[in-house]
Amino acid sequence: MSYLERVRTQNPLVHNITNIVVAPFTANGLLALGASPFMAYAHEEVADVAKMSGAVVLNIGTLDEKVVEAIRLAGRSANSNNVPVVLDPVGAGATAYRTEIVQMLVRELRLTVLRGNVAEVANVIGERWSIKGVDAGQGEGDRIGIAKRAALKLGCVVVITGREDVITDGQTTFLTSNGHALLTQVTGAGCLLSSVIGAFAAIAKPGEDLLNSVVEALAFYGVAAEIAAERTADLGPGSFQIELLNQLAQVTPDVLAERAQVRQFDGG
Ligand code: ATP
Ligand code: TZP
Ligand code: MG
Ligand code: MG
Repeated sequence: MSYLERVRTQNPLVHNITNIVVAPFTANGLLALGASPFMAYAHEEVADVAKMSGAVVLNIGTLDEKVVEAIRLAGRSANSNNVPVVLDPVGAGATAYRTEIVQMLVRELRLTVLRGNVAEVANVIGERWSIKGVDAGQGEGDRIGIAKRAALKLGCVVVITGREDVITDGQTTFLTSNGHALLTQVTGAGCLLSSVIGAFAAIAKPGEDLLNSVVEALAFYGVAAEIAAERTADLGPGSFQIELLNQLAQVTPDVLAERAQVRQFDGG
């Protein structure tokens, strides 16, 4: 059974502490995929919600003091209960506050997956890379090297997205090239992807399974975007956004296997 089928069969509960821009889109995307979203922020309940979930997705997009504390409480509970934790370090490097907070979080919490654009991931591990707000700055640089250094430093799977996605545990590296440029015109396309990765992490068995499951999540999301772009050609980002939700529900394991563009990077 593919990881996609496992997500749809097991319908994992995914706890999201995310930003105010993307919460409904993220919840709808998870539902379309076949997962069960739960947005919960109250300090009084986040530890309980994290404990009962299949994965916890932490996103600093519109952080403030209360959100940061909710993230810490949920993250600690997930760690104590062996629940996978995905961190989306939205805008890391854009301000000193964001960078400090995200670096504190990776010191305190054990991550399962870190997913961001190249600038965000570089800034999480203290490597400078210019960023304009929440969007990666120009330049490709050594994206594979940054991803591998981050994975080894944090002891987790690292995903750097862009036109081509890098997925690595520091030893084994995969590149996926599905996707569509329209994803850059929909706010929250990256945030929703981080939550989709959460759903795929929730159904992975410990060990080797995780990296393969995350690779499939990336290919799946990219294929859904490609088909959504084909179906909404000549319309625009609004129609594409809705069709992306449709395709998260409709892409089958067979279509995924046919269209997935995944290759292992020879350098490890
Ligand atoms: P940014 O703020 O830099 O856009 P993000 O958090 O929105 O970052 P992205 O890097 O845009 O995240 O990744 C979200 C999805 O969009 C991924 O599936 C990625 O593969 C895809 N993607 C991003 N840019 C392109 C592109 N130019 N062509 C095809 N797919 C892309
Ligand atoms: N501002 C703060 S969070 C956010 C914006 C626009 C959403 C970013 O979402 P994504 O997925 O990184 O494009
Ligand atoms: Mg984007
Ligand atoms: Mg983002």
